Amino acid sequence: MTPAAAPSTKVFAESERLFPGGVNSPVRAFRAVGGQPVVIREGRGARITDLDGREFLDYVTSWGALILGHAPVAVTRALHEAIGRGTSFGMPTPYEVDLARLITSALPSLQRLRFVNSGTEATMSALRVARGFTGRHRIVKFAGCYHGHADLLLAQAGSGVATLGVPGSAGVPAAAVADTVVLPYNDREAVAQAFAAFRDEIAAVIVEPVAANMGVVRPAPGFLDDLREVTARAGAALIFDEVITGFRLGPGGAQERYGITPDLTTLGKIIGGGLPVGAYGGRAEIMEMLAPLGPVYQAGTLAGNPVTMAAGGATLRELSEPTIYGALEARSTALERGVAEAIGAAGIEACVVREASMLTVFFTPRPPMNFAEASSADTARFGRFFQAMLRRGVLLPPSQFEAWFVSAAHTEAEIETTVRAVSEALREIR
Ligand code: KE4
Repeated sequence: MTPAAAPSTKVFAESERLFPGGVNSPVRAFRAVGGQPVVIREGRGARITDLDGREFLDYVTSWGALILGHAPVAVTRALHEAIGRGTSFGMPTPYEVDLARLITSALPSLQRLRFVNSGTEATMSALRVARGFTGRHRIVKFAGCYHGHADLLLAQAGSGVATLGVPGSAGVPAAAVADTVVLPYNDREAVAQAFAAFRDEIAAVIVEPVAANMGVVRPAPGFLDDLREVTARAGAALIFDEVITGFRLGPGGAQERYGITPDLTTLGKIIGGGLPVGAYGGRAEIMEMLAPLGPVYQAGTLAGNPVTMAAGGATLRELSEPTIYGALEARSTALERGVAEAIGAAGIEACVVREASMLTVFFTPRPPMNFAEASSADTARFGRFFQAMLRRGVLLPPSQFEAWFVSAAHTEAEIETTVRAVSEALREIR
């Protein structure tokens, strides 16, 4: 008699009959690391449990959204109260004002903002309003930076900095990315060349101020300052995509940490406390191009949804507790130090790159400075490392090109457990 399939296997088999690849977002399919994806029943604090009862220390944390960990009491309580009042009104409410106040007091560059339901909507809309404000059509992005799946952003670099983007996905027509210039991250010379070639045609530059979608890649000294100067001089909007870094690096995100005031900022993840959310905002004169004031159109049925606003508001209130970022820094430093020591002890070609409470273990000899260098990583070895960690009860993001996220719920003991697992896993795969 064949043993009954495990609950995770049974449910994932059904998922594969319902969703392409069995998932509602590709990275969850574990294609980069092999094996069957975990199917999660519940989460609490820093831990999640799958349908088979296996418990994992979680460093995905809903791709960085859950900086407080799973089911934090304050957020759960706020959600229960909000749902009792109704889930959506499609009209102005005080709940969106509450969250907007919390955001703008931490990020004063957002003189006006709009809530949407995903980071994709936020970046897509920010680029549209930048085009509307400048009357220009070209946009600049950086290889390895991910800003969601709007057509105009699914572009790969052309053959040279002055060449136009080519589609990075099937279904994206060449015309959709013909105005998208893709440059190497941290390459100030390439930025200068692009502005020399397209100066008064560039509507905006969008950048992850600290990249996290090629793994964590930090801005080279002066790179962001240079972007600020070049865009200001050319009359192009500088858009900081802080969907990940917003409220991750600190209350003021990357713009406070690096002392740069962008023209527009996009947000997501943390500001929704785990519910679907995005936001974009910045200079009033740009944002007031938006309908109903101006000619740039953008809309959304569930934008500013009161339940999401309640979860985001409770999250940001918890983050305003004065010791929380210090504790996050202490846990993250301990993790980085332990991982670095484990890499040294294992004598393996790898390195750890950390910015605040996000980090990546790269299987490269040194920290990558751009996507080409990150892409040289030994992804097969990462896959073996991922599985070795999973067997030891630690769930990492299932891709070399993602960030591990430490939450406020990760305890010192759980960080120590993680470091032990890293040490054993590295020895196992070397
Ligand atoms: P969403 O549309 O997925 O809410 O946000 C898009 C987005 C925009 N900008 C940045 C900097 C982002 O990191 C993202 C989305 N991040 C990925 C993980 N790196 C989401 C995970 C997934 O696609 O399943």
